[in-house]
Amino acid sequence: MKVETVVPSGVVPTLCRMCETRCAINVHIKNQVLTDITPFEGHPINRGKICPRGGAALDLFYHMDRILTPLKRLDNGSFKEIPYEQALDEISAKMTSLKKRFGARSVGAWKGEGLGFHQQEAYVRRFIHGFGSPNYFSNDSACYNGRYLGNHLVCGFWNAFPEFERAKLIILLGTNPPICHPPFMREFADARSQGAKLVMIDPRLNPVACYADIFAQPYPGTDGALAWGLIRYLIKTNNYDSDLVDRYAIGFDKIAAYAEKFTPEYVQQQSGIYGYVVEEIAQLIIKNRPDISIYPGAGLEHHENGVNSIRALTILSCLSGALGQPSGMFRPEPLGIRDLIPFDDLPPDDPGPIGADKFPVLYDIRRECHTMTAMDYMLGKGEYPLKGMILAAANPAVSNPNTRKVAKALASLDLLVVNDFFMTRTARMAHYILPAATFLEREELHFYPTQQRVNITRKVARVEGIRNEYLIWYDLAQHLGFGENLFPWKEDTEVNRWLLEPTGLTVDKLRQYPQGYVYKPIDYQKFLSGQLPTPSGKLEFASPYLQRLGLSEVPEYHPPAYRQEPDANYPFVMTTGARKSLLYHSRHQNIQRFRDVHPDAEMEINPADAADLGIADGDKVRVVSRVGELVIRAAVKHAAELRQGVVEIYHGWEDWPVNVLTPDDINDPISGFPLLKAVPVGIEKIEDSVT
Ligand SMILES: Nc1nc2c(c(=O)[nH]1)N[C@H]1C(S)=C(S)[C@@H](COP(=O)(O)OP(=O)(O)OC[C@H]3O[C@@H](n4cnc5c(=O)[nH]c(N)nc54)[C@H](O)[C@@H]3O)O[C@H]1N2
Ligand SMILES: Nc1nc2c(c(=O)[nH]1)N[C@H]1C(S)=C(S)[C@@H](COP(=O)(O)OP(=O)(O)OC[C@H]3O[C@@H](n4cnc5c(=O)[nH]c(N)nc54)[C@H](O)[C@@H]3O)O[C@H]1N2
Ligand code: SF4
Ligand SMILES: [Mo]
Repeated sequence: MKVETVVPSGVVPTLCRMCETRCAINVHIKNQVLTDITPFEGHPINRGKICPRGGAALDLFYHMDRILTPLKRLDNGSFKEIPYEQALDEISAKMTSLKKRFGARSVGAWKGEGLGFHQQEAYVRRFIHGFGSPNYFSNDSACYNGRYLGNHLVCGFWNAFPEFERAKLIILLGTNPPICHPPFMREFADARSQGAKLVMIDPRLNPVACYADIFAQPYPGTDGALAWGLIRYLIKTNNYDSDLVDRYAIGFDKIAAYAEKFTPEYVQQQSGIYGYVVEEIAQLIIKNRPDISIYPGAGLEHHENGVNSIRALTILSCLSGALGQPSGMFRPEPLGIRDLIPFDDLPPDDPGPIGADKFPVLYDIRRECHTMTAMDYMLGKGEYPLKGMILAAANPAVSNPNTRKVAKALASLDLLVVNDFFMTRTARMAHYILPAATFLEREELHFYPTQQRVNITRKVARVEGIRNEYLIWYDLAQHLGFGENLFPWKEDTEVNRWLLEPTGLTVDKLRQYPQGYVYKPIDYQKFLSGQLPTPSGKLEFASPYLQRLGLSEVPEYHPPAYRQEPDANYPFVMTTGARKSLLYHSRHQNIQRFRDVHPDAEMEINPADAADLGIADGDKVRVVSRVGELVIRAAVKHAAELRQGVVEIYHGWEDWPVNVLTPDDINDPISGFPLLKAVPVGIEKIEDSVT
């Protein structure tokens, strides 16, 4: 591997992109070798700290299994190294041929969590729309959009990262911050040191729950009932922000009427959270409002009715007066860079974005096609054929639900191109693999919207023979004939110059601000002086937009199917994907020192359930759902660690993909999200522990 570094020796500040938190780091270089990653002091996002995964960027960069040359799959299933130019020629010829035969929409592009959001997402959209297809897909068919939509439908925006440190009460639901967003912990600690209270709602114990004032374990998928119980309590006791409601909200009467039935007793019956605990949480809200942060995590969105739970929580925030508060919901102002995404230039003659008919809100608001529906189109069950897919930084053969179907669908494609570092489950099915660049090999703009802060990352190194994502889209676009028009910039720095042009900021200037550049001080209430960015210009407690689409006008609570119609064959409910500290979805299993910590997959189970099934810690069990089965080791937890009746399995294992068990056809009607966290399963012991 031949590496050229940006300076022969020295320290280059940039951002860690091993996760979306984007901590500031220093990359150390000695004689053209990347030797270390340490925290950059002075960036408010991580305040001089990084997590172990940050340092592992170098394990990936120099990994012995890293793919360094384009690969082509032969008929016998093996891969052959081919020159990059040949790969581009063949891929673009196949795309052109598919376009001629089936239309541009027969080819899609898909960005995965490996690329995150922001600029890399925009390149993928620009590329596939430039080709003429509306079919842009991403991991956001199962991530983030549920929360985005839940907030957006009420307020017209989502402030994902409130200033927790300024809250007097923090309510966390379905999230595990020390594992998933380590810097949040400092903010919680700051808030706590000033007397803030903390409530954690999760069927599974996590490190934050251990020191929360209230920790309640609901049945999975029932947070909506809790949210409504709290709404009812605030309204009934007349302890809500009535000025705010009068000035900004529509639909208050409707939610007040709907909330009636959510008495503490009813909430207890639905969610398993004791009625008196519901009242205690309501009292905390009343005492501490409006300085309240209510934060739902991924644990709330992977459900049949997840968006409505999140909508109800957003309404609860509004009622508590958190709108326009630093610790609550405020609407940051953008810097005003140029837009890379040519939505308006979508070719009108190539309609039918996949999934837009089934999940119109997802497409309308997020312009996302739906990955689960894409599998049906690949298998010939759609309105038109989907024959080609370019996947960048995604591993859907592990991470999408119903992986047996995913494998069948991907195998049926005429063209599958995968851009990745490693031979993943998905990459093994590709016709072509293009070697991927790490984040250390690209320059991109990053926004921390709620701080109104912008950073630029540095291209710390180049690896011979590897083009970064931007350059791959650039190269393919040139081969396909729309490069001159849509990808005129020869490299990422040129793109960044173009993006920044209207702002008066420059790439050179931003490079001088590794701590990020605050482009405007925050005015937390400014957005409240005008119309809110919803269709009515008001807070939509009841949504006429959703009603017109035949969806629930108020965010109704529906008990999850496993509770409404229990099936004796599947008496347990499985949640999946509670994150592991050193693993990142399907990533990092090939970093040995991480693997030593997380050697294999396990099914967490409550000791009473384990005893009923005759299962001891370490025994092998078979887990069965409507769509598949998985053999896995049982880990019997302490009674407090997991609600009885619930089992949990991590989702990223290449060798034990729990998504063989998750259905792809049970979806939230608003976001289209799959049911990943309340899957009915049956469990049987098959073998004693070998130790
Ligand atoms: N180390 C590490 N960090 C990560 C990731 C990773 O893979 N590894 N992934 C990143 C990504 S892409 C994402 S989206 C975020 C997700 O990060 P978070 O939003 O923090 O979500 P999770 O860690 O998935 O936590 C889900 C929690 O929800 C709980 N849960 C499940 N069902 C329910 C329910 O019905 N109600 C309630 N109240 N709780 C429920 C689970 O027990 C679990 O503790 O993490 C990011 N950070
Ligand atoms: N059952 C269950 N399934 C889930 C979830 C769950 O909780 N439960 N969570 C869902 C969520 S929230 C998410 S976000 C998805 C994530 O699902 P995916 O989008 O499939 O993400 P990863 O598994 O992280 O796969 C990312 C791939 O990108 C590669 N990669 C990493 N960095 C780069 C890069 O810079 N460039 C390129 N080209 N490649 C790179 C990695 O090697 C890896 O193979 O999974 C979802 N699936
Ligand atoms: S939390 Fe860890 S992996 Fe994520 S950006 Fe920060 S250092 Fe990197
Ligand atoms: Mo995610």
